[in-house]
Amino acid sequence: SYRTLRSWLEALETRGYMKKVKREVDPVFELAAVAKKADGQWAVKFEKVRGYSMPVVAGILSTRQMIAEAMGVSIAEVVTKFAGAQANPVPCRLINREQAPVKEVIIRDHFDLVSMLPIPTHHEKDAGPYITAALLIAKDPLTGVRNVSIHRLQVLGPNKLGILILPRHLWHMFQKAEENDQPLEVALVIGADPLTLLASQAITPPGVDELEIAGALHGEPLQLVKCETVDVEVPAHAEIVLEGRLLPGVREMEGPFGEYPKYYGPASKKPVIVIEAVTCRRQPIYQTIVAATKEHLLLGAIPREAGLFQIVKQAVPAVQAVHLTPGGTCRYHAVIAIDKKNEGEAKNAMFAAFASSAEIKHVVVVDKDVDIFNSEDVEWAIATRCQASRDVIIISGAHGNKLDPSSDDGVSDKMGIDATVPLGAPAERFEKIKIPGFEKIRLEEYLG
Ligand code: FMN
Repeated sequence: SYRTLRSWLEALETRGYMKKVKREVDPVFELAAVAKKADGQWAVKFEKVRGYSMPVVAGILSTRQMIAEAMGVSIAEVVTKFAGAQANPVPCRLINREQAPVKEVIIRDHFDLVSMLPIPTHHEKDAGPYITAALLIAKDPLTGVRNVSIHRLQVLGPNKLGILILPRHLWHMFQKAEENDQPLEVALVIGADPLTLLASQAITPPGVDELEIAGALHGEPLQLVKCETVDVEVPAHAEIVLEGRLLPGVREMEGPFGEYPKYYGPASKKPVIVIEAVTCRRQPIYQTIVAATKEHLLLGAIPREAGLFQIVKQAVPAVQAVHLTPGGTCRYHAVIAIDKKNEGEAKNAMFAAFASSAEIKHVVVVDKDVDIFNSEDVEWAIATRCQASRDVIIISGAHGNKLDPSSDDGVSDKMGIDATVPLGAPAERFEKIKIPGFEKIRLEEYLG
């Protein structure tokens, strides 16, 4: 498996999934614009960013195909492989500083994040440059268990970052530290291997170390090394690590920032991290994730689909596959394929999906002959297998997602669409037309 970002970048290049930009780009908007144009097709390596010598990569996991290849499975197996890794974590292995590439350079004083790192500004109304692809690693102050998550980080000063922490695991850990007026020690890891990046997005109960899920995805323990100034361990093969502290009782203005639902998250007072040391490889590579790109959405989608699949399977064993669609920001719209055995199962699948996550807002259930990764096919099923008065359910006033601007501060309606064929219907009425041999035709053999 690809144990480093570098080996993954080489693989992307070999497979034709990587474009190199030699021309100088402006870190303000231009870099993000180019990365977004390539999004969903290619990763991009920017070799010359104005004002910096450090290269920048974006889009390193921006298609399902890339994610499948990083995991060493087919696209159809991605979700079950992730679910399996989450269920069978592999403990990490600590290695010595001398063996850890991320310790090749250690900088403790007089650093300025802005001049050191080519941190881009992505969207028009973003408050400034943001670090968007750092894995924040911290330990629970009570249990000592590690947690990994990605957060938008606004550069507020030479060694100061503002952070958005939604009320999940890191937030609870920070609250515990703050109650005792203690800082929370953190490490920000930029340029981890692709599977560790993906594992960081696992939706787990508290007390699960996402780095152990990364180990399970790799099929071997992830190698970690101790930080210099904080009691946190980080992936030893990463490109760059920023060590610092989340300060108790301190809030400063952060935002606005263009977010995954393609709207701006507003400015407000947020917690602050002070960076005390930087360690990195020689000639490190900086990584950025442009918000709302396929890469951003897919990183969240795969672990969510893994959880969704398992919960729906408990309710409806006939479930075949689930998809959180990009048009639904990979969060709000679920399409579920079932091999219906009992009338009404489509509705049970909807209930399970709604119960699995507050984010899921609209669910479409289709039969197994529909390609749930093809939005045209899904729409065809809705168009030809659904009658609204019978097949649509609406639930008002449930808990949803605050970043959905149509919600009432997170209070949201839910809708389920049953686009499956009734079990008793005559088979020929709903038989998809088919030309024998169509799949095997290679058009280039026929066209002149
Ligand atoms: N979660 C946040 O709370 N704040 C953020 O600013 C944030 N930005 C993200 C940016 C990217 C590119 C990605 C992929 C995810 C982001 N997330 C953010 C989501 C969390 O990283 C993710 O939900 C994680 O699983 C939370 O981990 P936890 O449950 O262990 O706290």
